[in-house]
Amino acid sequence: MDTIINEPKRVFRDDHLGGEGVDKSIRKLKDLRGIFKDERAFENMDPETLVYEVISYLPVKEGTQGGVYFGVTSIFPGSVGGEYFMTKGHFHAMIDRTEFYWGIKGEGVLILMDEQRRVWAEKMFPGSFHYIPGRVAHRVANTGKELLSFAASWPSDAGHNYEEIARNGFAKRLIDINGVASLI
Ligand code: PAN
Ligand code: ZN
Repeated sequence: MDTIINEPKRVFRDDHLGGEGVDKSIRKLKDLRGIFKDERAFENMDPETLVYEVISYLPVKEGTQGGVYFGVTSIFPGSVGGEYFMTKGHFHAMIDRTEFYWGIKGEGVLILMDEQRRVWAEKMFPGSFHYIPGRVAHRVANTGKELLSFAASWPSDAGHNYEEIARNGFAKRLIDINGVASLI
């Protein structure tokens, strides 16, 4: 007898993952207080402005060893006092856990920082592929005029340590200087 071939429970198309058990979370400007340098510019913007959203599929409980997660982050174009809209950024709570990122749509920069606060960066564009080693904090900025979408996959026991970045930030910022993205 033939075995039935089932329809998939989730479908990933373009920059959208839909289906069972897929969650969406959003980050507005008001959720990102303190991450941009220009506080005055920040206060003059609408706190309800949508900065990014993450669609994720977390098939096992957070902290499970041996599982893997998948997410698609979409960052809207924009800036706060010349500093591009960006993700909060984090080290993993289990600091040695690694991650893949890959560009789907738009243009951006992946900003990386090790525990010695050395910063480097990689361009993101459709098809760009990034291996983020353990012990490296990661943040993405949208440097383009369109939506930037990228996919990510990380271990289910990685966790997120946002506190370190909330307290000390990254050692460099990505600023638009006369239309050029500059890491300063
Ligand atoms: C990503 C990020 C996502 C949003 O899935 O969580 O891009 O960025 P923040 O978490 O810094 O707000 C990832 O790196 N997971 O580990
Ligand atoms: Zn991560």
